[in-house]
Amino acid sequence: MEYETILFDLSGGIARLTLNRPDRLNSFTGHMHAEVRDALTRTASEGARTLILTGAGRGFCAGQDLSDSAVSPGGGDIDLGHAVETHYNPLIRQITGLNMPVICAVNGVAAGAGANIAFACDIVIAARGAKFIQSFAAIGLLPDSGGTWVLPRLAGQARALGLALTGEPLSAEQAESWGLIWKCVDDDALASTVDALAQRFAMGATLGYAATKHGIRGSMARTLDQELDHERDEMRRLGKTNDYSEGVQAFLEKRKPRFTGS
Ligand code: T3D
Repeated sequence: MEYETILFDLSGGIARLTLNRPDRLNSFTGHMHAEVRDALTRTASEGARTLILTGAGRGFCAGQDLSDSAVSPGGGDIDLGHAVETHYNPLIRQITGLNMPVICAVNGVAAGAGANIAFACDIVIAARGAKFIQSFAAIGLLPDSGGTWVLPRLAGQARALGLALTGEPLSAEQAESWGLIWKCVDDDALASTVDALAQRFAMGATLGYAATKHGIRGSMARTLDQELDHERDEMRRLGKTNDYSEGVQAFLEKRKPRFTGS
């Protein structure tokens, strides 16, 4: 598939997906959803060990393209639920379901679904000049793309409600201090910080990362007793991997491990 609205590259175990409609702050059309879906499917199937998601130009993503005729109000039989079910929900499921760490490099404003797509990623690193906006209240909607689920879990109910009901921008620094993102870095350090982390993940123990990611995400729905059982089962499985053998061997031989993700 030739892409028109995204850039996609996969090399050295690192997949890099750049939303590329900078004149519209990388807001989503149906076409862009289809291209992102295709790129994420390739990320899962073509040997990537980590994914970087970012935006081209001065913004990360302004959510839904409000000028897209598919979601124009006043058309009579408009069904935003269909758009959510067809595009945004599968996107969030695809990102969170990937068996590898997903790094979001928030290079600028992340608004509406754009903010919540970022919060769905495993590690969010934002440029100091970036901001997060739950724009939904301004157009009579509620946070989608998992926003009503993730915001109270990351920031607590009071802050989740404040962000969602006021739609006030949250600076990258504030997002870091509230625990919504992993790190805020100087604008000119974003690319190098993200690249260094991606390199580390691409060389790391991929199966262990995947188990860690899914374990922590899934723990929200489990009791401590269930989680302890889950950890036991996953340790049993991971203990049989090449990466575990290599990790222990490398430690004992006082050398760097050479993980293969197997
Ligand atoms: O509808 C469904 O399918 C259901 C799902 C909904 C999910 C959602 O995401 S709903 C929320 C949609 N997003 C928004 O409401 C955000 C709208 N954008 C803004 O509020 C502002 O653009 C920002 C706060 C993000 C940034 O402001 P600023 O001043 O830095 O930039 P700007 O001048 O507003 O935007 C630059 C250009 O991008 C501008 O075009 P122009 O005037 O240069 O030709 C602007 O119209 C365009 N743009 C920005 N966001 C969108 C957009 N065009 C279409 N859709 C957008 N979402």
